[in-house]
Amino acid sequence: MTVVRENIFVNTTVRDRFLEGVRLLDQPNSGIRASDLRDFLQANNLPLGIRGIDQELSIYDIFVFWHLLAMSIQLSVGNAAHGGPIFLPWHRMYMIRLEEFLQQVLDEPEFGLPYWDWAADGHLPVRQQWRAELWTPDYLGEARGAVRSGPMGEIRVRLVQDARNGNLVSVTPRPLQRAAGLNPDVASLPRQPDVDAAQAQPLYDQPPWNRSVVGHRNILEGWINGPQLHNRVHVWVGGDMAPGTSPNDPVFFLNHCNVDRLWEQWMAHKGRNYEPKPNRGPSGHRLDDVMVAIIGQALTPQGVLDPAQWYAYDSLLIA
Ligand code: CU1
Ligand code: CU1
Repeated sequence: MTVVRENIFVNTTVRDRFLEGVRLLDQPNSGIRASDLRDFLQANNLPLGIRGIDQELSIYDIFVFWHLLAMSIQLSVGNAAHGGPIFLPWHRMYMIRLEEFLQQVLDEPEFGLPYWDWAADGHLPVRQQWRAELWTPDYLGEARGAVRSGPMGEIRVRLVQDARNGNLVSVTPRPLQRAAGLNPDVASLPRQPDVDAAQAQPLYDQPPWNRSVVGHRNILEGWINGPQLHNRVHVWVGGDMAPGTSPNDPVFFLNHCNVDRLWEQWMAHKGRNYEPKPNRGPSGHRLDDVMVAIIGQALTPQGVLDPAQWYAYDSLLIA
């Protein structure tokens, strides 16, 4: 079913349903335990370890696990979800699956993910950005420290990334943590001219397909003079938004929904073009390569290039 993805500030009903859906998916009743993830990783000889307490996890935790798993699979260029052309299609598939779970748990087939147009907050003075409306109890809760107010105050983090070796740690459930705007190198959110630079690119991507390329994907991912755009939002929020387990913070999905909207906006103007084509670029990034998936059918970039069968955005206008 085709749903509409809207700006979180435009539709408070969608906002409330998103927060409620995330809260429901975060209940530790998936029937999957941390020890099951360990067995899965070992049985499939995957390059990710997990230690810590054994506990039952939530569906939301499984999404966190999926993201770090894709990140841990190194390719000749980047990994299975970042640092190359696959970045935008992989996150598109990933969010389609979360949107489907939210529709189920809310019993609302017409639910579409909201997005956060962070460049709109980027024009605020730096001192006001972390005090903006998004960080109030009706939205995502505290921008700094432990998140204790509003629906997100009930979210519990169970899987974190070990900073020393990149592996997973199953921890005693704790509140979300943020450190918005506290990194002096990344004082401000991205601004509209940064977005415009990505949207003006004639090419999606090009050789050598990595973090040095000038093209739509790499500028939007944020590696040029980084962290910019997508990467900058992760670093600016900080706390649980910074490591490979960043989907722990639901703002991850608001950020990526906006990134996906900008990709869709770019394609609406420049054509639905993706590079590399089959047999031409690095394995794992090509148009017909099957992407890493543990929930739902594994799709190819070709399969997600036009999202019309799943969703559309409320607006693709370029200002
Ligand atoms: Cu990611
Ligand atoms: Cu991200």
